[in-house]
Amino acid sequence: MSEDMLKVVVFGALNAGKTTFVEKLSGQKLFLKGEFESITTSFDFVQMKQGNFLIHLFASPGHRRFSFMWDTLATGMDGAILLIDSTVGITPVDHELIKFILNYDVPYVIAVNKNDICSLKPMNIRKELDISDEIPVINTSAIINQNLVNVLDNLIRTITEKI
Ligand SMILES: Nc1nc2c(ncn2[C@@H]2O[C@H](COP(=O)(O)OP(=O)(O)OP(=O)(O)O)[C@@H](O)[C@H]2O)c(=O)[nH]1
Ligand SMILES: [Mg+2]
Repeated sequence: MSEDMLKVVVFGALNAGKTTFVEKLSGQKLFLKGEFESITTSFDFVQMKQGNFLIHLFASPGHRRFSFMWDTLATGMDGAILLIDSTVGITPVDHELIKFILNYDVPYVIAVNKNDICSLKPMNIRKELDISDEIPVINTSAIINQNLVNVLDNLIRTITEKI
């Protein structure tokens, strides 16, 4: 890892809000928005400054058909964000993605997204996903930019504590 550059990848089920999350968090037009008819078919990419860090922020495709991209995107990542869709709840793909991220042995944060229409209790999400107390679980709304910077700051804190 170069001194002040961090690679962060957003994962999550189809339609959870990953593309919206990186758009709103960065506040920029994405360098790459890899979609067809509003479904991500490759990946999204944007760079943003946060504190002393230059963040290389990627969002993965949620559609199962494109899950072969996950490993490519995860290569060299410093941390991950797993987006849960509050309107759907925990799905098998979320369990799969937790295992996937754990395999890479990097810090991660859970964002329980679409909090503007449906609010799930972080405690219940933690129980359902069977994750330890140190993993931050944060309610977010990508669409109204609620808690997005908070998610990134929590992730950066965990990454820098680990380094
Ligand atoms: N109400 C609400 N809608 C959201 C939120 N985040 C995203 N959406 C909506 O959910 C839909 C899917 O958003 P995307 O950002 O494309 O989701 P995605 O996870 O990137 O989708 P794939 O990459 O195809 O898996 C869009 O209609 C968004 O406007 C949110 O926090 N609240
Ligand atoms: Mg997308």
